[in-house]
Amino acid sequence: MQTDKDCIFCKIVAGEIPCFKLYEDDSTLSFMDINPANEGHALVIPKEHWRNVYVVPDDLFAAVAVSVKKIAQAVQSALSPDGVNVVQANGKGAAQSVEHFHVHVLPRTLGDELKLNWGLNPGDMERIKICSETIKAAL
Ligand code: DGP
Repeated sequence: MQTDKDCIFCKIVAGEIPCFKLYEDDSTLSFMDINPANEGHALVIPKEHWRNVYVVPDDLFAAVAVSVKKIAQAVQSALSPDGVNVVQANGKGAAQSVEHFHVHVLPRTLGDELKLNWGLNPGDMERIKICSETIKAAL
């Protein structure tokens, strides 16, 4: 499997750094974002390192899409947000900060006025842990 030793998400896949894991299968992993734009913000990645949508192989893109659907359903069911955005960034101009293909599953609240460049602010780890357990229970 292709990995990048300097990639933070590859380190999460390898278990070298911790995450609040929601789900995994043979080729994908889902975990909580530690800089959440909103409560319940989750990520889905292929386990293999591919930088962006332009290069990720079709079968992995499809596998990620299937996992995204599962996570979006679980987030909706567990947290009952007013909506969920599925967002994916490619390149600096699109505010991609981690160069390992990933999809954001972003719960929304009516009126939150969330912008695409939501900034990278550390979340409350205890709240993130509680959210991860609530979402996992809905999977
Ligand atoms: P983007 O900016 O679209 O490339 O999204 C990358 C996201 O990854 C961003 O929302 C913050 C999150 N992130 C960065 N480092 C870590 C980490 O070490 N662990 C977790 N769980 N999330 C991270």
